[in-house]
Formats: sequence, C-alpha cells, structure tokens
Amino acid sequence: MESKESSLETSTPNVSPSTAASNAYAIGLTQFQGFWIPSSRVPTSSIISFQKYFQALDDDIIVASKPKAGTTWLKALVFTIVNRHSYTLSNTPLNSANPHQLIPFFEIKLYRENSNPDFSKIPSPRLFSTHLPYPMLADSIKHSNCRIIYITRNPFDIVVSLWHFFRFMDDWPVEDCFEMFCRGEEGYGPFWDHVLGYWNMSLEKPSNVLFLRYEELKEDPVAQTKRLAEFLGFPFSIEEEKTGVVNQIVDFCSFKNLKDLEVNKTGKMAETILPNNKLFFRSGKVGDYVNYLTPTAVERFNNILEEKLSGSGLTFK
Ligand code: PAP
Repeated sequence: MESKESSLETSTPNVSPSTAASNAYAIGLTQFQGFWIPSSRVPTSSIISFQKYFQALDDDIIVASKPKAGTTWLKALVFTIVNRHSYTLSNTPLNSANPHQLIPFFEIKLYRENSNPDFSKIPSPRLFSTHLPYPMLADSIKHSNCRIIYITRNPFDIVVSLWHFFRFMDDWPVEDCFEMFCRGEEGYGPFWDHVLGYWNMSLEKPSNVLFLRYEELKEDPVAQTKRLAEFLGFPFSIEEEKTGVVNQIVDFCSFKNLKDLEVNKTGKMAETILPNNKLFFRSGKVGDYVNYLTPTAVERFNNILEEKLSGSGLTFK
C-alpha cells in the first residue's frame, strides 16, 4: 500500500510517542482551524488547497470519519455497494487493493500530492474520503447535494485502536494516549467536536449526511448495509435481497474476509514493514477497551463527554 493513502500513517507522529509523552506538538500535531491536525503528514497547505479548489458534484459520495472509527470497513462497503453492477465479488478491485486506495483521502492523498488535482476523468459517482471535521470541508461540499457518510465508534475502542497502531512504531503507555484523548489532543480531535459537527449536520440535512456507528454495523450488518445502500441512492432490489446479494456483500466486507485477502496479508504501508492487515484489521471487536482502560479512566472520560455533548442528543453507550 502506498504511504500517502494510509490514514494511520497520517496519524503517525514524526517523533516517537514515548519520547514525547503527553505533548501534542511533540508528536507532530498542529492546531489548525480549531482542530489538531497531524501536520507532519497532512500539511495544512493540502487542507487549504482542498478547501479552495475542490468542486463538489451533486452525486459525489464522501466517506468521513475520525481515524480508527471503522473507515476501512465503511470504504469497502461503500465501494462494493456502488460498484456491484460493474464488478462481481470475485473480480472486484478490493481483491487487489486496500479500501484506502480505492476511496482516497482528500487531505492525505489527493491534495497532498497535487494542490489542484484534475478529477474530470473520474466516473460518477466519485468516491472520496476524509478525516477532516465537518467545518473544515470545502464550501462546495457544504453547498452541494452530495452525500456524506460519517462513521463513529465508541471513543474508548478508538483510543485503544489508536494506541495499538502507535505501539507498532514504539512502545507507549496506553495511559498517555488516553490522557491526550481526554484533552482532545489527537489527530483530527477533539473527538467530541469532530463527532458533533457531523451529528448536527445529519440532523439538519438527513438526506445529505448519514450518521453511522461501528457498533450498529457490527450488531446488524445486513440492516445497516441496506440502510447505507438506500442512502447512497443504490438500494437493493427485491430480487437482490431474495438472491442473497446483501449477505454476500456483508460477508465479503467482513473483518475476517478483508483481513485474509492476500492484498491485505502481504501489502504493506510504505515506510513501514507492517502488512495492511496488522494496521487496518487488528481485532475488529466492540468493547475491547475493557482490557486496557480502568473503570476509573472510563468514568472520567464519560464525564468529559457528557459535558461536551450535553444538549446535542448524541450519546455513546
Ligand atoms: P484507519 O483510520 O486507520 O483507516 P479504521 O479503518 O477507521 O482505521 O479503523 C480500524 C479499526 O476498524 C480496527 O479496529 P481495532 O483496532 O479495534 O481492531 C480494525 O480492526 C477495524 N476494522 C477494519 N475492518 C473491519 C471490518 N471489516 N469489520 C470490523 N472491524 C473492522
């Protein structure tokens, strides 16, 4: 896998976490437009170019998330749903490319490589992704009719997933990672501001912003995949439902199947020796955080979250 396509890579500090415990600047984060941006990997100039030049089309589809919320999974589902009449599951490009390569990030890939990329030859609907918070999206997206699917996840599982990634580079106490998260100092954080931006837009413009949760996808992937397909404007026909197409897509995009694909077993994120499946497909479970965070830590973050989300109607179990 190419380096610039990796969302994880962009969260990777240019200083090892252990040498920079609890210091956002030291691990390569920069405050920009009200959020912490991993600027060592996502230059703010690429965000500015995206905001300035990107021209959204009404049928664009944008996958949005914070790192570790389920982006890779959602990209696989979106790609498969939208392209199911062009590719069978045996010849889908997902068999030879990581989902991040098929749905590229604006800020990490496209505008980092070119300040004004030419998208005129990309067939509709164009599929893009971003880890940027809603307020930082290009105005043309906000003023168009395009669709945004936002995925979020229990923040404790996000912290643990993030910490595991950093551990691949260097050992780092989970407590330090957690402390920074509590202060909102993580790539694209604060968590609460990121999630609230998309939550509020999903209430304001429900036909343009779909708010998904990792846990809901885990609990009932078939129902959520149908919901996703409808939102995207690619609903499953009765015939497709009868013939098991939805289940086949769900199975293909499952944790086990994607993790075991040769491309993810052997494909590597550049600048690392780690295969994609170690970085993007770790355990894929809900509630793994109980093995890493103390009940006291959980309660503390819950109190912070309750205050930050108060009045929004948004809650996390
Ligand atoms: P990214 O930001 O680096 O792209 P992202 O894909 O958002 O990461 O999240 C990775 C998490 O999703 C990992 O969680 P874990 O560390 O708790 O295990 C990964 O295992 C999980 N994941 C990836 N693909 C799937 C899938 N198909 N089903 C369920 N979970 C998945």
